Amino acid sequence: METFWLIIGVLGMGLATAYFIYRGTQVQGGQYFYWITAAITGFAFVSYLAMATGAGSTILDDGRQFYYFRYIDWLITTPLLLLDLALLALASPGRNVGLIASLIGLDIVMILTGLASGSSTSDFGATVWFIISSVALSGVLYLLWTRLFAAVRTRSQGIAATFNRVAVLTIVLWVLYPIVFLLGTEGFGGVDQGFEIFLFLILDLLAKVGFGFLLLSNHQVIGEAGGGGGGGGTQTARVR
Ligand code: RET
Repeated sequence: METFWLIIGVLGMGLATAYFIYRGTQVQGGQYFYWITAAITGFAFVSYLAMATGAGSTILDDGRQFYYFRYIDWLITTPLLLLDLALLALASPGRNVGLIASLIGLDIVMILTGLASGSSTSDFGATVWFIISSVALSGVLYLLWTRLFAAVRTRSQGIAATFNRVAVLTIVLWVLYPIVFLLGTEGFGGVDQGFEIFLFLILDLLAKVGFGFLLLSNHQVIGEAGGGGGGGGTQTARVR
């Protein structure tokens, strides 16, 4: 069953990547949103392929099979998801490099300390790393909720509506990741490995493919956000 879910992941991520690339070649303006989104599902495709072929996991000293390739995927794809959100919300991303770097920096800390928690064979280590990772997640979501939601208010209604939809989806789904982690073999083992893989698959599909469809559903908005119109000349303020 585990391999079956992983193969569904390979197919889902592969098809979504092909679709986002195709759409990107068909539109004018804001193409980079399509390329970033295709890169997100493209990396996940590689990660699921690795896990499905038995390449992305290892057996830990305590006998658990640990899928470390997930964390390599998340290390690359979660910063790209945040980049999509920041580029949509910020009229002048170039003037808010500090904010983008803080979001991505906290996110990288979250994934690396999450990797430490998941692969730790002592309860103490797993708990301490989990707490640090959760604090970093709180920081990411706090910045998203305060800075990016505030920034998008200076943009057009269409951009704000699209941003609100993808950002709320992101906040809800990202909070569910540590819950699945705690339920699964890295946490209290309430669910077996097959079911854990299934739950992470659903989350990954929603957080990457669902996110991509919602983000790119209205090309007019993406074209405008990408500088294809909507004259943002006066919207160059730095967000604080
Ligand atoms: C872990 C465990 C330790 C505590 C926390 C976690 C958070 C993980 C998150 C992952 C998000 C992944 C996404 C992937 C693909 O789209 C590492 C599970 C807080 C938030 C969005």
